[in-house]
Amino acid sequence: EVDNSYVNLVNLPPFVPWFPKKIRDLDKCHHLIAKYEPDLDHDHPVSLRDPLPRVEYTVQETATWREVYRKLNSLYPTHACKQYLDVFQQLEKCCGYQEDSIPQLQDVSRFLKERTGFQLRPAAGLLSPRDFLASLAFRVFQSTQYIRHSSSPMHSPEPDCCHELLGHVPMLADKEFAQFSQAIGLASLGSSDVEIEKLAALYWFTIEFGLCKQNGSIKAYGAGLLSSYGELVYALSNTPEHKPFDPELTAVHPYQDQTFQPVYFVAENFEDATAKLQKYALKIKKPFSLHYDPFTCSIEILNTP
Ligand code: HBI
Ligand code: FE
Repeated sequence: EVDNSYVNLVNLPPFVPWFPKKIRDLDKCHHLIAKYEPDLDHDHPVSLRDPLPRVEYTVQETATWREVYRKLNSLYPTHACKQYLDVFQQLEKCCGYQEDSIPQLQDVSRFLKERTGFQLRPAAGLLSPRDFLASLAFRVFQSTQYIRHSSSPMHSPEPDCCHELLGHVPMLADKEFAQFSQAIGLASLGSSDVEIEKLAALYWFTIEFGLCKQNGSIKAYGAGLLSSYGELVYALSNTPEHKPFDPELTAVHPYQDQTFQPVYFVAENFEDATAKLQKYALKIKKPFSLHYDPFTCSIEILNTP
């Protein structure tokens, strides 16, 4: 008897994981990683089409925000990149950024939409890397709205609105950074689990913990740094290693979320980082190529057999 059970495998079309093709499809991209809160309600996910609710924060929550805001604000002039500082001023002027109240995601989302087309949608917690990255392809940033526990104002194991508002939002209002973010998102669509893992590492070392060169010195642009006093000081000190951003190496560099990073990657600037990332993305094997149509906010699939 001849075993030919393998024969069909040879001619199988390449498997492509499902991915959103239009912005409405992001309603299906809400899978949470139940790492810290296993009791989160999975039966009633927030719809991405829901308007961002306005939240009344408690006095204690506002006190936590005040402490975080004050402390970080004292570091930004020396540690944050100039894009961040420019936008931060605008956020203070027209978006309610101040220490005495937590800005509303609805107002912030409108601000971003006018600057780079990015919009915020409510997320119930830490999302799967695949779902989170897919939304970036459509210039949608899935944002948490709750605030960290007041017992540890300077640290949160999960993203919270201090991290989103002080870390991510200012950078998402920068045109070149927005393009870089969308490029990671587009690269993730239809990619294999192995490739998603590498893109998650790239996301980690850039959007979360990235440094960049500026007028002969090094500044922070990563949201994980800009929302953490301790790590922001440490990242720009002489202790950790600084390596040039190179997608091929950065994508396979190990990382962990339990302590400060031993290594940070330094971008020349966002245009250069985007060009390098797009070159990297072209090498990800897919049986088609993708094009984002900004008029319809949807993905066009090209060269399908
Ligand atoms: N989910 N809500 C949320 N916020 C993030 O910043 C986030 C996420 N899921 C995964 C993720 N970030 C990254 O660590 C990468 O895995 C993409
Ligand atoms: Fe983040």
